Amino acid sequence: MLRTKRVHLAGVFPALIAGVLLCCGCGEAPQTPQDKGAKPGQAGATPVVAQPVPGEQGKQPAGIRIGFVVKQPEELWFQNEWKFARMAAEKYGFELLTLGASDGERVLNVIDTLGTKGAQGFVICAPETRMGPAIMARAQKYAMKVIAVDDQFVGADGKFMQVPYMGLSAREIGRNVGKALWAEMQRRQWPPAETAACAITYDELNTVKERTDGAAEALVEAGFPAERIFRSNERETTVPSAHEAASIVLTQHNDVKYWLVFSVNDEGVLGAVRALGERGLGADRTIGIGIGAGTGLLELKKETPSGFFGTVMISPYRHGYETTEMLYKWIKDGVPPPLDTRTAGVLATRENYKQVIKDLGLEDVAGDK
Ligand code: FCA
Repeated sequence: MLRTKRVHLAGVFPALIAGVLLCCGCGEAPQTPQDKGAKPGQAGATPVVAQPVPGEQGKQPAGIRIGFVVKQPEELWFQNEWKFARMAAEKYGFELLTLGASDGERVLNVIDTLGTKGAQGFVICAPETRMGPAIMARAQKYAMKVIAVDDQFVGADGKFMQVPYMGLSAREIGRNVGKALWAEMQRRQWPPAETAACAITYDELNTVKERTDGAAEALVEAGFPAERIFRSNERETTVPSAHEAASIVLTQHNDVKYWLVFSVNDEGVLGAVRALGERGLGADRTIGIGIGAGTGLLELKKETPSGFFGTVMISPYRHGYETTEMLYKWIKDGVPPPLDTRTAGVLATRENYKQVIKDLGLEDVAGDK
């Protein structure tokens, strides 16, 4: 059990949306729709309304103020992190400022904003991990404490920085994807000679490279031919970029009968599954398994199955609530957080996703009731 407290999603997405737009005037509106036709509350929905939410009422409190900065505010994962961070803000009574920053310049601007607003610290998933030293220097200017989430800071020497970090057990999660793909392929009795794997990668970022490397490693260990894993690096970790990357592979290998799909996140798999679907390769010819906590679940809940077979569910509760809670205690009581915390994932498919969501205490992340 990852948490005990549960809050229903109704009314939460407007709050998330407000978080994107409020941002003390410094946040960045979403720019990239992730999936055509997305509705509010779904992946890729475009925030439209700004409403005050608890902990973000615009007052200048004497108490604790904490920022939560994310690289892709349009991605459901980050919206869910904010949602759980707000739960921590409500519980402990600190002020939370949610900010989007998709490039280096914006990151430094939002740190300035947080500093001038008197925030004592922030949690951040930076758009560029090599900005670690610049981020720490700017935070230092305002004596702000920093916790990195999801993407770990890399120093000038190319090594991970000694900054408190919460991220995924990325390799293991990737391996779980690979094992589950293999198991399902065996169950369907697809001959390896007629099957290939489409891997949508993003090797620039370690935590996501580890995931796709882990999936490929587990597949090959299980007996999948390494030469039938076709990798394509996406430009961004989004549905449209994955669609583009997958199209290249599918055009080059249009003789393949059955496809396995894996990627860095749900969005990556969904983009490839869409590209396969457009070529008439649907649920009976594709097994796609993502990594996430929202976008993939929305797909699993659709009445008609697609090639998106499942997702290894990760916990935005831990990454959102626990990081801000740790930061709050660090600021308030001087308790430093652990330097490195890794979280796990659990496979969810159409068969079991309701139970997995329940077991993880994540009923609300994708609007499930
Ligand atoms: C990275 C990815 C996100 C999400 C997160 C946990 O930041 O870009 O999609 O998977 O790790």
